[in-house]
Amino acid sequence: MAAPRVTPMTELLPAAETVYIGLGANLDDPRAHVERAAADLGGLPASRLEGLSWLYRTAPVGPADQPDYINAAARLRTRLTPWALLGALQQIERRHGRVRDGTRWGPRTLDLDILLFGIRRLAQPRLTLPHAEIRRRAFVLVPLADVAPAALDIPGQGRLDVLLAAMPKNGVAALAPIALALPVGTLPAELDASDTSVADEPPRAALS
Ligand code: A4P
Ligand code: MG
Repeated sequence: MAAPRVTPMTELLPAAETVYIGLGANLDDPRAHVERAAADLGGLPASRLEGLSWLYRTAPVGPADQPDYINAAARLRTRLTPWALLGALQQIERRHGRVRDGTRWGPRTLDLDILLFGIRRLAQPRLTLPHAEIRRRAFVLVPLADVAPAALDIPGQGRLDVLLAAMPKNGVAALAPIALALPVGTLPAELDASDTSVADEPPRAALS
């Protein structure tokens, strides 16, 4: 008798890709939420967390009657598909008590955005890649520059160093590094078409 076919629970990409994730929180001990979420990213399946930015305290963009945010960024190698990664990030948000009440840009215990997924471009309401707002947000660009090469091309938006140089950085203050030994997590190594072109950059000096 033929062996039963095993259906993998999650379809994997044929080779790992580099992904950048934005982390943000401004409710209920936001620094702790962001630090724990960074550790959670290290536990994602078929993924390896390779880079973490500093933590930044940032003034809210959007409704002003909400607390300051803590923001950070992470660099991940993953074989999860963009959709599987989005689902996994939303699961982490829910575990952190994230409630979506429909308020755009309202306060939250944890927000995890996929900033870039390799060089993919996608324009769907459920998933837009790269994230549509990167070039307009210092609270994204500053942490991203800690974990990405300066010449990173953000498809459709421009080069990271050029966008960063043109961006006013008032309202974004470096707070502290995230204490987590990297890398964490495992990639199915034999299938990881490793890209060694992304080097860790030293964290940026404190901004005011
Ligand atoms: N979605 C589409 N593309 C993506 C993507 N690349 N990554 C969809 C993640 N999700 C993506 O998101 C709404 C929907 O976007 C999701 O259902 C998902 O399928 P959400 O997290 O439920 O709602 P949101 O976060 O309030 O909306 P939005 O427009 O994503 O807001 P942002 O851009 O996340 O901004 N100020 C400071 N200083 N720091 C912050 O972190 N964050 C926000 C929220 C506002 N002001 C802030 C900060
Ligand atoms: Mg979001």
